[in-house]
Amino acid sequence: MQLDKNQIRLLNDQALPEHRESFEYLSQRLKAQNLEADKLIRKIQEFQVAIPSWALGTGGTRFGRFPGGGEPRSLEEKITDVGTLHALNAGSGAISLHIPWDIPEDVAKIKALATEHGLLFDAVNSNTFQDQPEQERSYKFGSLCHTDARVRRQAVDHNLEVIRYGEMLGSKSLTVWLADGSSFPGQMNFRKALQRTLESLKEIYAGMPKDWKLFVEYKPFEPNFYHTVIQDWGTSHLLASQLGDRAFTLVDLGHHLPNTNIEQIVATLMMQGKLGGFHFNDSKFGDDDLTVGAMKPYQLFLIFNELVAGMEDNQSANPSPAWMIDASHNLKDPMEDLLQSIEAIQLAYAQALLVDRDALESAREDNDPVLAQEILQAAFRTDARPLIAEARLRAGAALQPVAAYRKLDLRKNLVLERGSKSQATGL
Ligand code: LRH
Ligand code: MN
Repeated sequence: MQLDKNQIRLLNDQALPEHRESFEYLSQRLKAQNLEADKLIRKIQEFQVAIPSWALGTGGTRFGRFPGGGEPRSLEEKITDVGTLHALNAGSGAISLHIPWDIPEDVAKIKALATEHGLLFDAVNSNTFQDQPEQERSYKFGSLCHTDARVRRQAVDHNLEVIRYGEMLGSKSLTVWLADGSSFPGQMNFRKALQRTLESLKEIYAGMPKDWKLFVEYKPFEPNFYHTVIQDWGTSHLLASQLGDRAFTLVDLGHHLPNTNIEQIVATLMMQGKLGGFHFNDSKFGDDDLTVGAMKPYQLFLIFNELVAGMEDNQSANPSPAWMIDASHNLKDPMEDLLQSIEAIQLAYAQALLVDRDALESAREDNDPVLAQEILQAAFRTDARPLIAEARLRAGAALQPVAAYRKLDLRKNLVLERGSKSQATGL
């Protein structure tokens, strides 16, 4: 199912008068602040977010899963669905694969299909947190940290195999997230586990092509509930620093204990030139993997405020981070959830671009917290939605992606095509 641009144009025509009015009003206000709407729009259009291949079906918890039908049954159908998202918002120009959930059987066919939909392959993800049917040794008690060198060998070889798949697809980075850890005091030797993990990661790093990056993703708990080997940004940064210049820390927004100041972590990692990328999502309690911006839109804005500051004054030469979503959809239609997430990310980025950085810096140097907040919240409270809508319009996408998705009955068509019981691989 390839979306027809004419269908989108017809829908846009209905929303155009109202959009023109609000965009004109915003452009005038921006001009008054010496901000050029066209320049901002180009930046928003360049900001492409990768869609996780494991989040195109319905997610679930151990308490239940409520599939909505029409889920992609193959990698080909997943790429087509990401193509549909990209046609609707022109901001989802990449897909991030998880191996072995999405092994490309026919690489040439998969690459051609992705190109047809204007998609690139972002980071590939390894999986040593589940045992596969034909697997020789279990990851029950860990993988890269395991006490048994044969299990560590198996896990390193899996990561090297994932790199090979990524190379064939044109990906340039590997994300390693480890469930490794323990659920009972005394169960594991913290130091041995960390040392074995470092030694294993060194082999993986050495197995990467010279133009690849390694992203080390941290997480405080789950599925282990006493300790996780790579539990926080400090441990990830420690490992990335000891691995080499092409190893970086990956920040999954849901992988922080309550009230953690994530924007400070982002600023610190950028200052060190070690911020590799993001898994965007939102949460209230744990790793809830909810729609980006659904719970804490101000925190997301504050994170982008640090990102824009770090990118504009990049003394540390931090490479452009990888922008990826990592979500799981228990209640919403996966496609609508992802469309809302991209909108929230683009909105937070656009608002962060509106911050008067010079004024903010002098308020800070003057220790004037009142003025600093006024400046910051003036940007956050600016309705920048007409700006990102105009960015979509100029790219031939939908002014209102979710409304278009519904008016075009895309889910109904998918159910007709794939059936109500089709189930996607992934979480
Ligand atoms: C772990 C995680 C990791 C993925 C998985 C799907 O919680 O965030 O990034 O491998 O979700
Ligand atoms: Mn993640």
